[in-house]
Amino acid sequence: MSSTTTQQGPQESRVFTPPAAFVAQATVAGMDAYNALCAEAAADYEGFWSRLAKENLVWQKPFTKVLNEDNAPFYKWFEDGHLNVSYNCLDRNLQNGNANKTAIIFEADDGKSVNVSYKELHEKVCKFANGLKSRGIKKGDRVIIYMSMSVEGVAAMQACARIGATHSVVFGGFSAKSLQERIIDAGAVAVITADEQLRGGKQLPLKAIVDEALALGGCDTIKDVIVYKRTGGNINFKEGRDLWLHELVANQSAECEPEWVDAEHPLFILYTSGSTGTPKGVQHSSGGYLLWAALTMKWSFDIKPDDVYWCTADIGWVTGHSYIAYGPTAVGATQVVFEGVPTFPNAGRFWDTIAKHKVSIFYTAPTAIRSLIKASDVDAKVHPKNYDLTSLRLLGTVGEPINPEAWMWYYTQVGGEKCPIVDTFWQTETGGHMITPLPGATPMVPGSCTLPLPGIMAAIVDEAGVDVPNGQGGILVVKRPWPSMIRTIWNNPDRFKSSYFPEELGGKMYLAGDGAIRNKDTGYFTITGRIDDVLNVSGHRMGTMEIESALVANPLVAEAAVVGKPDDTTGESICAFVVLKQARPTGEEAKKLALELRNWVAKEIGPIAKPKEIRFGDNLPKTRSGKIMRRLLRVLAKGEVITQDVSTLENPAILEQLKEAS
Ligand code: 6R9
Repeated sequence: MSSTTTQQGPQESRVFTPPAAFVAQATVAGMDAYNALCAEAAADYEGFWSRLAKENLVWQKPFTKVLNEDNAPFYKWFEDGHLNVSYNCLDRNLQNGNANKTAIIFEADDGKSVNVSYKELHEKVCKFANGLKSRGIKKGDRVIIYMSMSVEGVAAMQACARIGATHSVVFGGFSAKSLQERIIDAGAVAVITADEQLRGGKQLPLKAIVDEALALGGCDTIKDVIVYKRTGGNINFKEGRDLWLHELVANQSAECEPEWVDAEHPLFILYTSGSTGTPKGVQHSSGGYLLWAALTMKWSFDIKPDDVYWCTADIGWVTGHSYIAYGPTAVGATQVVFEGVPTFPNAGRFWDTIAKHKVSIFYTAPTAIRSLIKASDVDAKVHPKNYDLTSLRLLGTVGEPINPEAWMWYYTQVGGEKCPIVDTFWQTETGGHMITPLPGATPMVPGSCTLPLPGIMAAIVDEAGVDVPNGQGGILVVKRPWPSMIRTIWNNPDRFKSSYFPEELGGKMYLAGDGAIRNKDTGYFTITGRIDDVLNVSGHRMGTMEIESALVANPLVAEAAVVGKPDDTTGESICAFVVLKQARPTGEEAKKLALELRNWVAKEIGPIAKPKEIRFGDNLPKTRSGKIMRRLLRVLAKGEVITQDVSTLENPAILEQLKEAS
């Protein structure tokens, strides 16, 4: 079991109650309201979800069945209902008076911004959707989206949804090889990309990486590469395959009849890291997924018509799906879509942008908060106190545990002690928030994600699936299916079952992959970190096995083991122990080879997977049966003394060698 680096715990005693002014206007106001919703779900689970699905979504054909458990764990929700996700996110807003409301404030890397109304977004999406149709792309086809943050990126997702194509967004920081693997696994028919992306003043390639991915081979299903012109940088164009987005949409109609799909129709596949093997294509539904994306906007973010909402995630991650592309539009919100990075032109960028657009709800990752705390310690000019942040009324975090110090800084320095903080625990697989304070109800404790949302039957069990008492740590599970849950792993239903509904736990509980503990008195949940071989670096999930496979694919490498190491800024960092085929390098040679291997991993997976540290050994610590003892490597990575029993170790002398960075 790995543990996280933060020192939050169920023993934290500070409690912050939501400000009265906030409670007075909140969607879920007070704990009685929260408890009433929980009681409603407990009394009639299907009735509860049925009511919410009718109230929050527009159905072209109403559903009559709520939950189908016949083929558990392949649950079905609202299965005979028909809807279209893009209709719910766009057309609905044109009909209810939001046509001229700003949907997106696009804040570009260079500080320029443009507003796009719901009417304009609708038009963009319809033209895009008609363009896709003109290329023969249809319902059920898979489309890869490899783009940076842009209005076009959101429009690409919505356009796929409009015609019933299943999108798979690949984060723009992934390598050609990662992109190729995803194209092949998804069997995609098209890639939507941009010429280049702009980040921190730099022009970085996107189209060139798509070319490289396709040249790696095996991508014969791809017929079209659609290119959005972002920078106008030089790119290669392959006749007959590549086409400009602006040319594709130029003569398209601004109306596109939505493709009505079953609630279970796959809206998207999003690849995420697991403990073993290649990344898993997490498949989400249309109806259940959208219900939760919309509803959590109202419950967790208390979204109101006048809010300016900003989620700093990238559309390449699930947070950018549920809380940029779909949730905010489904509730008719105005949101900032940000192209840049938090430190450009300086580390005051977030605060400056909040002031500029009068952001009222701000949602970011603990890793960003920690790096901005550091930056403002070094340079007082970028401290939030220098900016007018009075527009803020609610703050949120996601992606990893937040340590109480960072929470307190966020609360006092950014939120001016008047904004509730929602520490939202959830995963790619859960589709939306699972455990989080409700901002107008739940008393907050720094470092705790507090209580499950109404209808989410989260619990903590032991390895046999038996509930553990509060105060005792265990495995986080969800005991009942919920509408926005993962439906399957694309192409791999067996892996879906064994990863998330293991027989050891009876085959019916959803296994989150995280450890957790509940406070003895309050029952509040605190996430203690992944219990599998998944690392969380800056809120990005990385499988240790994936990085190990990348390392051993290098001709110089004989063997590699990767572990997480606590890191003040990124939460965890990647530490790799490597055995080369040649003699163990030292000094300058070790430095040179470490750099080479880091760049190799960037090429194989993407820069986010680069090990921060590489240590070379003649061997790795193994049991006599040949198993690498990762728990010892974790201790070594931390620089701590090994106190565990090493008697089962075949080669104890190796520990000395691996103690320090080469
Ligand atoms: C949304 C997202 C999921 C993993 C999850 C857990 C960690 C996310 C958290 C949190 C503590 C929070 N995680 N939110 N840990 N507190 N509020 O991040 O999805 O990329 O799939 O990562 O992130 O370990 O299992 P994803």
